[in-house]
Amino acid sequence: MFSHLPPYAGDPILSLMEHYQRDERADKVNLSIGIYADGHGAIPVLSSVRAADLELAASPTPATYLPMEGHAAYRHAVAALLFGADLPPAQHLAVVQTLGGSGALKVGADLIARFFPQPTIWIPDPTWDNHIGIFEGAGFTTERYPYYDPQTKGLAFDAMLAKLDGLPRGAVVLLHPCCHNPTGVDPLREQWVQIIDLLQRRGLLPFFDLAYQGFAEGLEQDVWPVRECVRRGMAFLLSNSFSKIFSLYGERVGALSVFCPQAGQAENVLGQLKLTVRRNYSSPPMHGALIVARVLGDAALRLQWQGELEQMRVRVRDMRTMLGAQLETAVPDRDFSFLLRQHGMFGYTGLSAAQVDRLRDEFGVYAVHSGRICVAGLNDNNVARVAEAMAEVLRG
Ligand code: KET
Repeated sequence: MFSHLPPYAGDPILSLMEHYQRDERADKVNLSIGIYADGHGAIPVLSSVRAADLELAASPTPATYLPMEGHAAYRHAVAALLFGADLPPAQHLAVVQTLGGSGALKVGADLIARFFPQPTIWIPDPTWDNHIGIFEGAGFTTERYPYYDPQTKGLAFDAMLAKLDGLPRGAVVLLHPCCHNPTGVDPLREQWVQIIDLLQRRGLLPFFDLAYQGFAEGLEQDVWPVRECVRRGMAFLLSNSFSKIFSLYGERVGALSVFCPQAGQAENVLGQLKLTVRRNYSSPPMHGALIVARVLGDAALRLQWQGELEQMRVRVRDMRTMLGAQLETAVPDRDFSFLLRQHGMFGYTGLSAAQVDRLRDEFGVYAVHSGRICVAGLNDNNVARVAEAMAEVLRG
């Protein structure tokens, strides 16, 4: 019955993780998947999360089904985090709880695919690999717009604008509001203004993917492009994830928000989102959403969490500085200042796939084939080894 099924070629990020787990070398270093590890190399349980979890355990909620759209207090807390205290009114905003950021992308993709025939999405070149999988899996054609310029190791801004300017009205454009994955290269504020001007003038539909709010400059600053679209009354979709910023990867906590400039549309949009959820997995899981709702809804816990997020952000930035400095000493004829200009968890090193293979095979250092390293996997104990290994493969 199943003999015609081909083998799975594997996932560029998750399969690497499996490979890493099987590696028996004691000094192996995992810089592949985007998971934040603390200064001791452990995935943290945030103290704000632990406190909320203990409170929940003290008065357990029956594990009934959540509504299709998710937990009400959670949805409200998420909207306030994303859009600020003076939220767009309910008739403009549809928010559903989803299974992480991936679930939000899938629910959004399914919604568009159902109501916009022959959907195409323009994604940055490069982007998170699974954008292609999720959107093509939902029936989209994926096209690319220029984003990263390997020459300058920065944004290919003019080429990006030129490409977007030629897209048909209503075209869906995927954008990372901050901490672009995999490059860490984000537009400057004045570049965002020009990008948003263009999206508005050309009538394009932004689909923002926000997996790292707070990891670039801060919770408020990182979401600026999204709020600017609200201010201008532009329609958009926004997926967000609590995997990284709450260190709740396995709980699968995220949301999809759809902003509807015309009052009243959000009700139908929310209804169709509920139907999408019902057809896929019926309703979302409860525990992670209760934790996030409790932390965001309690002034003291929220402050505690913001402090912990800030600590993560600063530690990753310090690791960038340290890695950059060590690489500059080890390979003095090269410039590594680009590492410091990048935002978020990732460093886009410019290493080739062959160099990444050497890093793994000879030194037990795991990076993604694109040359992306997870800087959040570095710490005082492994950074020198990683810099030395990178220097060795760069010397050839
Ligand atoms: N969007 C982006 C941009 C992203 O980097 C990730 C995860 C997600 C969505 C998915 O979020 P989640 O809440 O886990 O469904 N990225 C890391 C993990 C992965 O590949 O799944 C990564 O790039 O390593």
